[in-house]
Amino acid sequence: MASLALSPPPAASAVALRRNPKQRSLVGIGKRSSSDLFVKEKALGRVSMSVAVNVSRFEGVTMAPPDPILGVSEAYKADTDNLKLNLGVGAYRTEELQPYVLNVVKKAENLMLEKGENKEYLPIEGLAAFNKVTAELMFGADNPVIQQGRVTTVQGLSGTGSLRLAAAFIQRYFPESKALISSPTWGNHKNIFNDARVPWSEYRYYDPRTVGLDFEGMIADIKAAPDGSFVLLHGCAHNPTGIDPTPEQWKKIADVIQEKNHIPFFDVAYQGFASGSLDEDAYSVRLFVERGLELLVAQSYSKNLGLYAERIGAINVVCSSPDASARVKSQLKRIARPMYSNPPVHGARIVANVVGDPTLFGEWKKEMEQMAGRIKNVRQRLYDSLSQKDTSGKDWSFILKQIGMFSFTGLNKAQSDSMTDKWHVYMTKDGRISLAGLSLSKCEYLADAIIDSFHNIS
Ligand code: KET
Repeated sequence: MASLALSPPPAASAVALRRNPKQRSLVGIGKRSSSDLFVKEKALGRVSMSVAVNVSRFEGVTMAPPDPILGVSEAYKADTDNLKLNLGVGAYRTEELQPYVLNVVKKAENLMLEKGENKEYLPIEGLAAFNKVTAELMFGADNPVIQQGRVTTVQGLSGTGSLRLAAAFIQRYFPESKALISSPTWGNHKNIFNDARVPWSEYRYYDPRTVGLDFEGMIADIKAAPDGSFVLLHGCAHNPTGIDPTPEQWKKIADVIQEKNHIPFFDVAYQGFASGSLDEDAYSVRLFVERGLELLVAQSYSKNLGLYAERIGAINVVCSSPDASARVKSQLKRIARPMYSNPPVHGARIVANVVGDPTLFGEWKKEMEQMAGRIKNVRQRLYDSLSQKDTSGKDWSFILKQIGMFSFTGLNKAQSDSMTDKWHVYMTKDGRISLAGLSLSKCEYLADAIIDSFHNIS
């Protein structure tokens, strides 16, 4: 503080006096912080110097807008109405709308306590036992790519951190390539590629007329992209639409990607949450691997193991040779080291204990089925309530066709605003609601809110 006060740039103090007349009036009120210093400094006859304390070197920093997804939770917290409902972030809640820690996670943590493991740094690439089981979970333990040493797996800071690491890798080694992302997609994909300076464009995905997949548009846009583009695909449970290609469509997508020499880049944040089965939800990735394609897969344990705040996930790169795989790993480590040095250990140990232990693994699958089942139940109840209450004849059956944590309601921004402002239902402005944050008992209320907003707001 002292050095700041003693070396004010003269121009800056003048600016402060002009820009902050309110702070001048704080003199003598006895408030803490800068005005305290102001009083003391005034007594010492050094008023002009102390004023510089009020001048921020960060004057030029503008206020960033709230995050379109995590900002919704912040707004929800600030609402005092009893009816409020947080359907913004994709985080699983119990029927009582409470956060849920899986029993297998508690068991794994108890085991970890019993073992009394230390807190030494992990290697840059993360916990070996975690990397092994996470690749096996994604590709299948008996997949030849694993046996041939062609998969490189680096533990990342959950799905987001893993995507970001891969984006930095793309920028460094494929500076001429661009990424293709679905329209719409999870909002953070654009931020990730922007921050990593990877140019991107969108491919058609959602057709509002059919409230389904625009398959023709998707194929045409992937075909039209420059050869060797990175095509970002949601491995399952597309966010925000909840619409996935069928197995037949996946095959055609793989054909086009192969033809065009593109590199598939899967984001798998919901393995187990789409169908309730870990293997079924890995179908798309395993299909592409079977075709002999080189590809990237970002994985997250936020949703399927409920480890949101542990920040645990991975980036896998399937290469055509073990040698390429080793070189790719060395470069991913090189990028990670100056960014965050090495990843956190707690979540990695939980995953290694659950996925690596046959008993806990079996228990996890059951718990996941239950979570996925609860979401399917509220999906059905919401549809039932909407169709019973809405007498306009509108067809709400698209809700039943969507899968995963979300429903893409088709509500526009003004209608979504009304959901929040009038009904205290917090959701993202693209019309997405997280069914994981909904209970059976709130379905009727939500249906009333949706019907009112849909029919009465243009
Ligand atoms: N990919 C997708 C498609 C995704 O929806 C999320 C999270 C992530 C990756 C990353 O999650 P992580 O916790 O970094 O492993 N989506 C939810 C939360 C968020 O926006 O951060 C959401 O859409 O609500």
